Amino acid sequence: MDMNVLFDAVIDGNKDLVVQSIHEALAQGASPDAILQNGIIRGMAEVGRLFEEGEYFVPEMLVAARAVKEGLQVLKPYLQMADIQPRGKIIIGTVKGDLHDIGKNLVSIMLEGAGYQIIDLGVDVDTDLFVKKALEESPDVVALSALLTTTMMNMKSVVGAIHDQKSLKGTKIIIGGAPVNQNFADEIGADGFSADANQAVKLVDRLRGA
Ligand code: B1M
Repeated sequence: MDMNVLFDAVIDGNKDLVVQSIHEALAQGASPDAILQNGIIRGMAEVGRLFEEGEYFVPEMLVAARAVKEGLQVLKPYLQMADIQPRGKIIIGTVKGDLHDIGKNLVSIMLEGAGYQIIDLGVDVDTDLFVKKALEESPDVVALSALLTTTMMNMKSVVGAIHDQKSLKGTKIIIGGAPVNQNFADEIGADGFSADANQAVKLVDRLRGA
């Protein structure tokens, strides 16, 4: 199935067409993963390129993001498996100063679909809130997302603050987002890095010994 209609609809920020073309692709038997990778993620990468080249500005990025959010709601049940018992608890959020949440939401969807209980703290999450929630919930994993080179350092402060808590010694911390990598994870003392939402599930499984 040709994903270019969806790809173009994402770039145009055409919410209705995004939703419609996802429904159509599913009806024609396209796999949810192909829709995600070849339509949505490819479309957002192009939006980023247009922004970098000065053809798009923040409002265009915002309408594209809103259209993708609606589309992900349609795709969500197809990306997830049904009837799975919780396999562990995960607190997730985008770090302080950072408002990007599409990648984080995708990671949440995939982890939830793999049977993990997700507590999503949203975007622009202060280090203190990560620690407060972790102390309240005793999660198996704290998952941090950042999309900006200016906010990725806030991950270091969360890792340090969680490590300072004796009662959270067993809690693993994972990071992800475009500007971060395995080296950065090692540097700040995180337990793992993943480049995308599918890898995040594999990483958490591995850290949980599954
Ligand atoms: Co922003 N933005 N943005 N933006 N934005 C980027 C990130 C940018 C690369 C664009 C560019 O210049 N090419 C650039 C960052 C440059 C840098 O720091 N190096 C940028 C900028 C500069 C900005 C502003 C500063 C612009 C301005 O105001 N002048 C501003 C900052 C606001 C803030 O956060 N304080 C800003 C604002 C925005 C919008 C609000 C308009 C909107 C976000 C809306 C929203 O998220 N609700 C937006 C968007 C849409 C983008 C781009 C175009 C798309 C991001 C996206 O959703 N990608 C982006 C360009 C790009 O990425 N090509 C850009 C799709 C998503 C599926 O991918 O988020 O990478 P991604 O997530 C992936 C992986 O990274 C990974 O898995 C996901 C799925 O596979 N992953 C994890 C992510 N988190 C993970 C966590 C994990 C594991 C994996 O474990 C915990």
